[in-house]
Amino acid sequence: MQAERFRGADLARLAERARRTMGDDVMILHTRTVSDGGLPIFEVLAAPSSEVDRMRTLLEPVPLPTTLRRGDGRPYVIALVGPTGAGKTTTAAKLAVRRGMFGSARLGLLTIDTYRVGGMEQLATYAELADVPFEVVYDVREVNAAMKRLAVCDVVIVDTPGRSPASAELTERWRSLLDALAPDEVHLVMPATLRADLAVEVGRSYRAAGGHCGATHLLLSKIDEVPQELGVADLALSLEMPTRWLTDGQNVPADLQTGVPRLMRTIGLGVGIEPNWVTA
Ligand SMILES: Nc1nc2c(ncn2[C@@H]2O[C@H](COP(=O)(O)OP(=O)(O)OP(=O)(O)O)[C@@H](O)[C@H]2O)c(=O)[nH]1
Ligand SMILES: [Mg+2]
Repeated sequence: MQAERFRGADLARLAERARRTMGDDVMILHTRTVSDGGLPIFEVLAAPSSEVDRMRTLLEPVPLPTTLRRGDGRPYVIALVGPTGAGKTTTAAKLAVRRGMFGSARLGLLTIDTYRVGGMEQLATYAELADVPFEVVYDVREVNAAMKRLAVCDVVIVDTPGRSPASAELTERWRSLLDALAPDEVHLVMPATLRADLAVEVGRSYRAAGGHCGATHLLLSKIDEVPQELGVADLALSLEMPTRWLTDGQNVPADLQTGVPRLMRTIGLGVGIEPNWVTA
């Protein structure tokens, strides 16, 4: 996102400078007062509105269907995939536990991660606390029975093992299980702290996974670990995938946010005039 800061004592002049620098379609994202050697001055954050539109167009996901249950009576299945330690299990818990995340839909949890010591128990605990049905699937032959038991649910969140490219066997197993589950959405959970060029590569490889495994959405995690959230919106833009949610902390279920509005906040949009006194 090509956003720039302008500072000065006169707000009208600042807006004019922003227009001259960034073009006629400039948009003021954020205005605040900062201290300049003890004197209050204005600081304006501006970006061309075409950039903001680009962000909305590229990242805004198609709204979830109003009837989540599929035509054949099966729940709507949302799988979380991604590198080890990205935050998949925590995010699955947040999605399943947070009330009203999917309107009045009944949530279920399913994990195919039977490798991670403690991961399953962690999810089972959240499921029990929130009274959410929970299934563990070890083998492709168990998928149908597990989904039948989850037939009372409208939405099922699927947690998967972190995929390491070094483990071909794990990848094969992961693929066949996901194929059998046939998720409606596959969210790539990726730490926002990942180097941008690596993130683009990771995004490409997860999207390219064939069958039902290919990532359909980006879910940036740990944006709270990025200093001042700088570059988070750019990272999302460079991956060019719709972003339904992102996470900004370890608290379950509070630190789960709606994607594009939260990304807009990382660039100051939606904050409005902040009359507070900030040291420049
Ligand atoms: N700061 C921060 N930490 C997070 C966030 N989401 C998850 N974590 C932490 O990241 C660590 C790993 O989270 P998990 O949910 O276990 O990650 P995972 O992707 O399931 O890991 P594997 O199953 O090992 O691949 C835990 O300590 C989480 O509390 C977040 O948004 N912000
Ligand atoms: Mg996990």
